[in-house]
Amino acid sequence: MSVLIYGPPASTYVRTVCMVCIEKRIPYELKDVEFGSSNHMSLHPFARIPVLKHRDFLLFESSAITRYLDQVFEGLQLQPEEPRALALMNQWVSTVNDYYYEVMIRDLVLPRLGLAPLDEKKIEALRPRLEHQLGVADRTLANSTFIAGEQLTLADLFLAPIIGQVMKTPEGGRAVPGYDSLVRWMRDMMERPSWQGSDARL
Ligand SMILES: N[C@@H](CCC(=O)N[C@@H](CS)C(=O)NCC(=O)O)C(=O)O
Repeated sequence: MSVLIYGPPASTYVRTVCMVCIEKRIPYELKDVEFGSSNHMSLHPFARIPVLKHRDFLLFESSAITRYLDQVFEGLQLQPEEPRALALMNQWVSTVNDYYYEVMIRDLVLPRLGLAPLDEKKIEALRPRLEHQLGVADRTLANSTFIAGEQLTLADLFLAPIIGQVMKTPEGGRAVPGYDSLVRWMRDMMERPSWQGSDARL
């Protein structure tokens, strides 16, 4: 029984959900939606993506979707059981969604890809925050194999699509190679079938 994921594969959140499915060997289908259409609003009352459909169950918010998939389907467990390990994973999922997405995707990648208005001054002003965020991830990854410890977790699957998009921008292309541990982790992530099988080639 496959699940249905609504949204374009170029979205980092959609890619995260696809990566979870691939890691757990859950068959999935991707279906795009017309943004803001009545069909979209019936799936997601705030007109965002992704949305998951599993049998008769509809769910939005990628954090809820990925946790649900991990709980309901067998296979690789992407949420640690040990409370502190789980707390670190949750810390990083929130950090990526609340801080990294804003700086790296909303304010850098979308304008650079022509999907939001481009203001070079704003992009230049973003650099200290971008470097700070890359530095925090790098220092964390200097002490552990994955972002929240020694186990691949949902946090890695939220972070990797964002770093992958940042690396395609001139700013990210210049900055990321200076962070050795982040580069090592990203290289490992990019070798995983879940990365290769979810590549939207934007
Ligand atoms: N908190 C939401 C965020 C979803 C989100 O913002 N998705 C973006 C695409 S990556 C979107 O729908 N953007 C359209 C918009 O902001 O109108 C989640 O985790 O699912």
